[in-house]
Amino acid sequence: MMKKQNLISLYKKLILIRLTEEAIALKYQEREIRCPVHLSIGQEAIAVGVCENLKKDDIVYSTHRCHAHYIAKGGDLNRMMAEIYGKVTGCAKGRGGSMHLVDLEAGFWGATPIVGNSLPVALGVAFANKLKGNKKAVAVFIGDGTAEEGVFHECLNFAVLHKLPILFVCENNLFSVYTHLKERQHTRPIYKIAEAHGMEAYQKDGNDILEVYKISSSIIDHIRKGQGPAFLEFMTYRHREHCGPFYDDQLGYRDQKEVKYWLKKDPVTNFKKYLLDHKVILETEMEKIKKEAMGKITRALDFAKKSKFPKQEKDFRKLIYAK
Ligand SMILES: Cc1ncc(C[n+]2csc(CCOP(=O)(O)OP(=O)(O)O)c2C)c(N)n1
Repeated sequence: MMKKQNLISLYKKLILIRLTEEAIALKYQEREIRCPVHLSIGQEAIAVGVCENLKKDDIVYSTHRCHAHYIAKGGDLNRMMAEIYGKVTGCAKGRGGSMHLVDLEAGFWGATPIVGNSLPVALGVAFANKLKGNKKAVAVFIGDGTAEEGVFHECLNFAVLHKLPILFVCENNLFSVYTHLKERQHTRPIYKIAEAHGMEAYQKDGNDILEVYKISSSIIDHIRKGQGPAFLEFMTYRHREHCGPFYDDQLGYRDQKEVKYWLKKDPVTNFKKYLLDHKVILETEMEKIKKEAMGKITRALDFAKKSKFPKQEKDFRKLIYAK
C-alpha cells in the first residue's frame, strides 16, 4: 500500500479538481462565465494519477478538456479562474478562456482545442529535451477522438523513430461529442494502434486512481531512462454534457445502462470509500480537506470577479508580441 501522505495528496488534488469544476458549472449557470467549458467531472483520476508522478519542470500539454490537467500539474488556480472569466489577470491574459490554459512556471505549457493540435507541439518539445539531454519528460493528454486525426499517427511514428521522452495519455471516455467509439472505429483498442507503431502501450481503468498512479509511475520511469515513448489508454466516462455545465442524457445518445455503470465507478466516491475503509483518513479529516479546497476556490472566484477585463487592443500585433 502507498504511504498515507501520498494517498492523501492524491485525494486533495482529486477533490480540489472536482469541487472547482462543480463551482464552474454553477457560476456558468449564473451567467458569470461566458466562454465554453468542457468539464472533466468523472475523469479526474487520470489527471491526478499521471501528474503526481511528474516533476515541476516536466511538461504537460492538453486539450479543450484541460482544467483537471492544469490543476493536477500545479497551475495557479486564481489565474485559471480569471482566465475562464475572461479577465486580464488570467493565465492567458483573458484572451484565451477555458480551452487555452497555460502556466509556464508550473510546467503546463498549454492547452488548445483543435483536436490533435497539442500532439506535434508536445513532440517538438520532447525532441528538444532529448537533444539537450535535460531528462525532462513530456506528457500529452488527448481524447479518444484524437486517435482519428492523421497527425496522431505521424507523431507516434516520429516519437518511436527518435526514441523521444514523451508519454501519450489517452483519456478514452468512449465519445467524440455525441458519437460512440464503436460507430467510429474498428473493434481493436486504441492502445493497440500505439503498440503497432512500436511503443510500449497499455490500457487501464482510468477511474481507479491507484491503478493510474501505479502504471504512470513505472512508465514515466521508463521514459526518463531514455527507453523511448509510451502510450497509456485510460478507460473513463464524462458525467456531464460534452461542452457546458449540464447533463445531456435526455438527448438519448448514451445508453442509460452504460451511464449507470460508469456513475457507479465514480473515481472520487470510490477513492473516498477506499481511504475510509482502509482507515487512511477519518471522515472529519476529509471534511477539513474539503473545506480547505472550498476556501481556495472561493478565493479564486473572488480574484476572478474583482479583476478587470482586458483593454480593447486595436493593433493585434501588440497583443501577440507583448512582453
Ligand atoms: C480538428 C478538429 N476537428 C473537430 C473539432 C470539434 N471537436 C471539438 S471536441 C471534439 C471531440 C473530441 O473528442 P475526444 O478527443 O475524444 O475528446 P473529449 O471531448 O471526449 O474529451 C470535436 C470533434 C475540433 N475542435 N478540432
